[in-house]
Amino acid sequence: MKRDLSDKLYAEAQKLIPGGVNSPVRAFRGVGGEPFFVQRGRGSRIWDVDGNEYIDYVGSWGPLILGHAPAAVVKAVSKAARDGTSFGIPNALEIRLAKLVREVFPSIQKVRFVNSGTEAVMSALRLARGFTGRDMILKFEGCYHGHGDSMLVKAGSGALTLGQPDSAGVPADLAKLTLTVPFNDRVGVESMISIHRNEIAAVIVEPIPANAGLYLPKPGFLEFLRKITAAHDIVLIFDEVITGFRVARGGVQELCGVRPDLTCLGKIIGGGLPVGAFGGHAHIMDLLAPSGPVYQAGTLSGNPLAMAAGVAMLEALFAEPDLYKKLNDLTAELAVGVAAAAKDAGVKLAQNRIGSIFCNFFCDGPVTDYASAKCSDTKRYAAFFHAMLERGVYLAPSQFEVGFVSTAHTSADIEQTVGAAREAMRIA
Ligand code: KE4
Repeated sequence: MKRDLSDKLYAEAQKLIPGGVNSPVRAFRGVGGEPFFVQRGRGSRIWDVDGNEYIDYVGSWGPLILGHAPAAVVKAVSKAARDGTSFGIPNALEIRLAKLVREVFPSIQKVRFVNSGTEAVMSALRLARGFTGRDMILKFEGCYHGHGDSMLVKAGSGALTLGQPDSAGVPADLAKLTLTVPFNDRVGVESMISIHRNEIAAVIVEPIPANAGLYLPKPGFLEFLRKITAAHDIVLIFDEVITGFRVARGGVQELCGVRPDLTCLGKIIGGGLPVGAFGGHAHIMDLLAPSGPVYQAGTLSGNPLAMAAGVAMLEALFAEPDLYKKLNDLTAELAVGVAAAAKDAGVKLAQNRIGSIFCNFFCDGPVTDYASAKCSDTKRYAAFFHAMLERGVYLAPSQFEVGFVSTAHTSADIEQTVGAAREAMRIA
């Protein structure tokens, strides 16, 4: 595969930007080799600077549920840009996006927009601490909630890929305020809450973890978290940065009916532009400045271009009644094809899937938590990744990330992908 220009750009980037990237997981450290540089995207496809074309199953790590450059989003952003790119003054699009969020998240009475998922989580944690007057946070091993200091404890995503689930630079005195238990571990949660009675401000969870690969809550686990946190006046935070508008319009809470106290959103909500959000009951949210004593702010929060992109994205998702069924069916087609390819090649593969999110673990499985995810053969994953890349299919450059199908993917894309997988499985 031709990659002269990518190689040249990467060499230059490494002189100017740490690791040559602005987010670690892009550096291909989880799969070896060097990243390509992207030129453009359209629908389900991207092209790199050397002209190589790929079917894209990363979708910018989740935001692009409509594929690349969806016409409605491009039109909305272009129109907004002509009126000015930023004001730091309230604009009507913020109200429109807030209404669209509230329409599908009944647990959200009020919402605050920020610029990333990390900022949404960071702010939600501060709000929970301000609301309860408590300091400790309980999270689950392998879950990733952005790179805020308190969350870089047994974290997933890039931290796990790079083998740094506990980042350097986080003060020990702060890290000890973050408690961790295995996901799906009810006894672990019960004992943590009983040991730290009245000290825990919040339990934060990816209701469907998608940052150590993908695995699912055991039946009743989310309901259990809702019950035990309510019983101990602990704020329950669902981090739906990935799952919000992805697994259903109203995220996991629409599927399971559990209503958290606070929800963090990101990715899809910005239509590919930098937007995060956190929201919940008004009696908690109104503690935020300027209404209350919990400070939170942002120069570009509610930026009109980002709001315009988010509004266009969500309106498109709301417009098509069977959009999620189509997405789910296409993803199932892909999973069945890849599973058959693995079976025929005698490769052990554990597949997890929810809606249009999928993950293929190179192990026997089942994968139900961080520990079982880590049993995957990351070397085989890496070999599979590169074999697929050479065949024009771009998967997540880490076993501990997930893949996404968009409404722009077609059955022909799936057929091409499965054909590539048949060959790649023999190499992996
Ligand atoms: P950002 O700050 O990256 O916008 O969002 C942080 C975040 C919060 N919560 C969840 C559940 C998330 O998955 C993320 C970010 N996801 C990773 C990919 N799994 C971002 C990719 C990257 O770090 O480059």
